[in-house]
Formats: sequence, C-alpha cells, structure tokens
Amino acid sequence: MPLPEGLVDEYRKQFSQIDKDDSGFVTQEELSSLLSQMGHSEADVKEKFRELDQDIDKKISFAEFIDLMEKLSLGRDSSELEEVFKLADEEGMGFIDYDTLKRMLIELIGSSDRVSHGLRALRINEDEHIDCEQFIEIANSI
Ligand SMILES: [Ca+2]
Ligand SMILES: [Ca+2]
Repeated sequence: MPLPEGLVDEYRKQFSQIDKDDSGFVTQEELSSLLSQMGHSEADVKEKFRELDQDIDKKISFAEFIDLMEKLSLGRDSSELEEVFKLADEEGMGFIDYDTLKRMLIELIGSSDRVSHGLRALRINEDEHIDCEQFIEIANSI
C-alpha cells in the first residue's frame, strides 16, 4: 500500500534529522539517539537495527527507515496508550481536556501539524473532554 505523500515528506524530514552527518544513511549510533529518546533500551536498538538493515550493509537507507516508522506506529498498542492517558490524567478524573490531549498526541506522534490536521479531521472540539477509550481511538487514527 503506497504511503500518503504528506507522510513520506514527513518521514524524509525526520530521516534527515536523524541522519546527522547527511550521509543519506542512518547508522546504528544515529538510530540509537532517536530510539533512546523514545524510551527504547540499547539492546532494543541493536535488535531493531539488525531487523531493519535488510541488506546487511550496516546502515539504514530511507526505504528501510520507512519500514521502521510504519512498524513503530503499528506497535503503539492500547495498554501503552492507557499508561500515557493515566499519566496525563493527573487527578484521576477519567478524562483529559483538549489542550492536554493535543500535547500528549504531539509527544506521541512528534508532529504538531499532523496532530492539528488529525484533530480537525476527527472533529474534536476544543471544549471537549476526552476519556481513555476516545484517547486510544484518536491516537490510533491520527
Ligand atoms: Ca548518517
Ligand atoms: Ca541497509
């Protein structure tokens, strides 16, 4: 299935941010600094790198990178999102407000443009309160 064009541009932007020396390839060190920010351990990084480096040339090409991003977003499972929601819902009210929702989504997804577009597309109002179930649904559909 081809990716939407906007998403490819976004991945390309992210790729060039990770590819610190502009070599056109992401090395294990470069991948490591990305994934440790996302909470992955060094062992995870090694494993992911091996998994991703499909042609085993010790570097990740843009095509291989897209594969990774797709896997990471699919890997966002409900229990992980529930945890995120609980952290956001500091007072245990069972819901979060729009600003909190937006902040959490930007943290998860890493692109405020994509979150803004997504929330508009889903017709989430700014005065709405979002419960955990809705949050998971929203996070998975953006
Ligand atoms: Ca590089
Ligand atoms: Ca490779």
